[in-house]
Amino acid sequence: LTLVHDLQEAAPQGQLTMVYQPQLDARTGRVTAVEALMRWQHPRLGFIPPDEFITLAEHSGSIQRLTQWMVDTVCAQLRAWEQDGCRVDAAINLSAKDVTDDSLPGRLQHCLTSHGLSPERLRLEITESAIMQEPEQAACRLDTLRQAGLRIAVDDFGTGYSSLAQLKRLPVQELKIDKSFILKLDENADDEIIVRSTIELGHNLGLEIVAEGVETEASRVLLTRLGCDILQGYLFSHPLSASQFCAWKAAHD
Ligand code: G
Ligand code: G
Ligand code: G
Ligand code: MN
Ligand code: NA
Repeated sequence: LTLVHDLQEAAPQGQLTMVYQPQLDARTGRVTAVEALMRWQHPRLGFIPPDEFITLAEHSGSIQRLTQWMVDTVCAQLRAWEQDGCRVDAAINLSAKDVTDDSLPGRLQHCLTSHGLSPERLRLEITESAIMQEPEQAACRLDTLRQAGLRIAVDDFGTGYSSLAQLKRLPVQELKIDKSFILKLDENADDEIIVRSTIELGHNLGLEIVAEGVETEASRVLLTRLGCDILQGYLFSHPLSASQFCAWKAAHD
């Protein structure tokens, strides 16, 4: 319970930060976007993993404020980078509660507008399980967001239960193959079959395919050969602070 209280105070107390992991175009190797990931440094308990505090925020009713802080921070960062000659798009993670929140589309649009950003600069990463908790309501909310010009990605694809039929009905543009299929891709023939089929399926539905968890050069080469569009993983970079990312991109490009 005291952790619930601490979490509510985390943003105002300056204990939250965002880190940014590069996403590269598989063919050109250029950095096109970053995934924004939240970090909480608790004053006594130290680093608390996002899986844990996001779940806590969802159950204790503070997720809306946490997501608002995250969206504000990321939009301000995109703008600040742009002024430093470092232009990228950002992918942000939404929880199941965010997806069914009626006020989210309006709040996202307001934040984009107030930072002078066009809506396609933000991609929303939403897990299959978050969408499938309330599929009808989620589909409706995603339609609104899509019509507002934001891009939508299905995160952790392959680990949930979404059927092909459901996928076809959702207004998504991107599939992000879960890292459990990518980490051992270069040594596991089953993973290669799964990844190959997912890329084919996704492309046939007109979707862009992202692979996360790319750790080896062999996996990078294989994914590129299989036609994967975007790559993310420790091979290129760990998640970085805002200033580290800017320097990393300058060296990379
Ligand atoms: O950064 P990585 O280590 O450890 O992230 C673990 C999980 O936490 C990921 O599945 C990611 O989607 C989730 N996560 C990270 N940052 C955020 C955030 O800002 N909002 C939400 N809802 N989830 C996040
Ligand atoms: O939202 P999502 O679950 O997709 O968050 C991505 C998670 O994957 C984050 O926790 C991030 O730190 C982690 N990650 C990113 N690249 C790699 C990688 O190459 N290997 C591993 N093991 N984890 C990664
Ligand atoms: O420092 P860290 O462990 O986060 O780096 C992860 C990997 O990212 C390193 O193994 C390195 O290969 C890669 N990396 C770091 N900086 C650059 C860079 O400026 N350009 C490229 N292409 N790769 C980098
Ligand atoms: Mn994600
Ligand atoms: Na993921």
